[in-house]
Amino acid sequence: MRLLLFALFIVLISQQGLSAEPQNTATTKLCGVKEILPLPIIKLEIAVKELKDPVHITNAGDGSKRLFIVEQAGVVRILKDGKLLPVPFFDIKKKVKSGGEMGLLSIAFHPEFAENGRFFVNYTSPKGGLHTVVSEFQISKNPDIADKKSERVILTVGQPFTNHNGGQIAFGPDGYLYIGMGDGGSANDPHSHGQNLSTLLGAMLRIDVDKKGAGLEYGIPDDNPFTTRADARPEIWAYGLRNPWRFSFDPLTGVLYAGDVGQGDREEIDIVERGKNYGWNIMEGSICTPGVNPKCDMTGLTLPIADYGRDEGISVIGGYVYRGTDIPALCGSYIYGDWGSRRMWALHHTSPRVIENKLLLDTKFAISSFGVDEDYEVFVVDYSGSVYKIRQKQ
Ligand SMILES: [Ca+2]
Repeated sequence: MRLLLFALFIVLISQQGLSAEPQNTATTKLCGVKEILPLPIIKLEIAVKELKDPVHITNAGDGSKRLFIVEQAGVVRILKDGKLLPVPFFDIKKKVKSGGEMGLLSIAFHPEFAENGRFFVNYTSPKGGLHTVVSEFQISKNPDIADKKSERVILTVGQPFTNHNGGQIAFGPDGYLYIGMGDGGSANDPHSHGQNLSTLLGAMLRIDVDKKGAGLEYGIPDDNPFTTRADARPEIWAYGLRNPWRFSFDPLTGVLYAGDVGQGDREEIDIVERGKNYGWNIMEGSICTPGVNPKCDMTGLTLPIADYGRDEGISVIGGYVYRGTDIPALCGSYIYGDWGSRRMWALHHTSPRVIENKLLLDTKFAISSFGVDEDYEVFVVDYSGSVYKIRQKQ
């Protein structure tokens, strides 16, 4: 009976999810959750090598099936029909300060990219003081090459230190651009940016790139949580984050998962929701931040759905909920990893709890990111120069 109720619950959740608008309209195939199957044995199949410091991979959602791979120094390469195109899609090396956690860190395509050719990047710039830049660009007449002179700077955020620059930008199912901002760097958030709503640091931002507010290159969505507070930046969607290097939306349910990199003790996975405070630097994962306060008041803080200590890894790399069709047993699992321990896990969350969180694979790779193609199959980026596709081992 309990199992039946559980199954019914999953079906209800799944149907509720179906009403959410998929992020990528070019594809209709999305696996739904029916039952949780035993985890499959997976392998990583090489998709491309000979890349230089790759940090991100995504698709344009335009039906072209191309994969776009970001190289940290400021280049975007295209993988088309299994081949790496010799001429880069994009090259802004001259504008970018790269190295450590700095560089060209991600690319996101407008939900209507197929019609308007607009895309967005997040990079670190040294010009006039270190800062994060979120800019819009356009493709050229050749769809495999961007017009690098078309830059429209959308947003800049000063960076007091070289680390914790966040890095990810992605469009939500609501059509707004989400920007993950780190706490500005150093260690233990010396300026307390995580808990400060008057700075864009240490927060998840949400903006409308199709509108322009007064004096702004973007609009503020009406339902952002802090639009009426004089002491808060209206761009903030959620806060209390340390360094949300990678985040993604479940294309079926719209749920936003983020991997927030920890300080010295805990790596965490958060489900990021409107207006919530994810704790940093009061808390590091599920504990009071050891280097800041041995005891803490957790009132009003949202805890991670999962976290792990140094026995499992050192820097969490947020991944994707698997919605592909090649590996049915992975359907609905959030696949994430760790840069240092090189492990990958599969986590199954059905609100309000985690049902499963297990080791999926011990890899040999310095995992810098995950990404999906237009069929929602998941790829793993190895910082030493390759990208692998997750496949089921027969
Ligand atoms: Ca937290």
